Amino acid sequence: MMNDIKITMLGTTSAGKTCYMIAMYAKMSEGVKGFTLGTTDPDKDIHLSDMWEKLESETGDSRWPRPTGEESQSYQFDFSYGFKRLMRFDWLDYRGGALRDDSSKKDVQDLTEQLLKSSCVFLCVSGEFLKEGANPQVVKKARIDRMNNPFMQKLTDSGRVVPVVIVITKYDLCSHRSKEQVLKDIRQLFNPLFAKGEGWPVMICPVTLGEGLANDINSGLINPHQVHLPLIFAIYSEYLQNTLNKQNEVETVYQTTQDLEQELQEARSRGWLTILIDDFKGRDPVGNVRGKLKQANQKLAQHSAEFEKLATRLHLLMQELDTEAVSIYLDGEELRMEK
Ligand SMILES: Nc1nc2c(ncn2[C@@H]2O[C@H](COP(=O)(O)OP(=O)(O)OP(=O)(O)O)[C@@H](O)[C@H]2O)c(=O)[nH]1
Ligand SMILES: [Mg+2]
Repeated sequence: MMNDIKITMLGTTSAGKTCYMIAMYAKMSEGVKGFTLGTTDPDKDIHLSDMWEKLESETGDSRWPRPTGEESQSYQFDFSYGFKRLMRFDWLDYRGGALRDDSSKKDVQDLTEQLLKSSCVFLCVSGEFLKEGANPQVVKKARIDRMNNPFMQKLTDSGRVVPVVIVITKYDLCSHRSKEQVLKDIRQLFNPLFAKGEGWPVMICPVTLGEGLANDINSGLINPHQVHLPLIFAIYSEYLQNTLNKQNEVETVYQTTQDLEQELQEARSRGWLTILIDDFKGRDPVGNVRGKLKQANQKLAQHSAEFEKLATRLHLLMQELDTEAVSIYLDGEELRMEK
């Protein structure tokens, strides 16, 4: 079973973090193409489902969750395919104000701690700041300056490069612009993540709770789009790492079996005098090596089967990401997923 991971979404006050989490959960607990999400704590499931029901059935201010307070909420989710658990991950829902508070506040400390242990970071920018072109006010208002420094800087100082998803929340508010223009703005706003040779894997993913919300926030239809894709990318990245590690293990064990085959050959072709001495001393080099080879072959079969399983799931996740809806970059170069 793969290790649990942490995912941190950075975003300022009212960026749409809590709504994104509620929608992501609602959409994925129904299932998206076989992928599902569940909370490990049934009370949290009820809490999230209640908030989703409000969003769908109420109108006006009361449909929206209240701004998150200083008491951050932590959630643990199971991400599954065909009801088989692929990965468990921790999520922290905190108030966006924590991005600009000093580190004496408990929630700022919790957020920093969670971020430094995260396997994937979601940077959240609301579409309301992308209605027109990118400019220095956007950087301030969306707190992109704070996301970059101190938060991303701290992560980098700890010596890590992690996959990043730039989630454009409330995309309905900027969908009148061409996608290319919005992507260009994002690349400019977060330019350090697109720096050549720095190795950042970055996905840009627009999401919305409903296209009709742009014109009618009070009663526009709730119909979330693409809310599962950032998660798929986070889990894909973790699977990729695990699959590569497993491939290395398979290669190492394979090399051991080759070495042992060689040793067996040598043991079998001992001269008659050596055989006599070995027999006399009760030594059995052939049996010995054969035993080791058997064990190594069993290990190879086990690792190979694990590798196959990882590779199959990796492929499945990769196929999900092969969509026009998202753009994936490495070192600032756009990647196209291979099927
Ligand atoms: N147009 C539009 N508005 C949205 C969407 N999602 C959220 N909103 C609006 O954005 C407001 C803030 O969303 P929240 O999810 O509470 O924001 P937050 O990032 O959790 O804010 P804090 O808890 O204060 O950090 C909501 O009350 C909605 O009015 C969306 O997809 N489209
Ligand atoms: Mg919130």
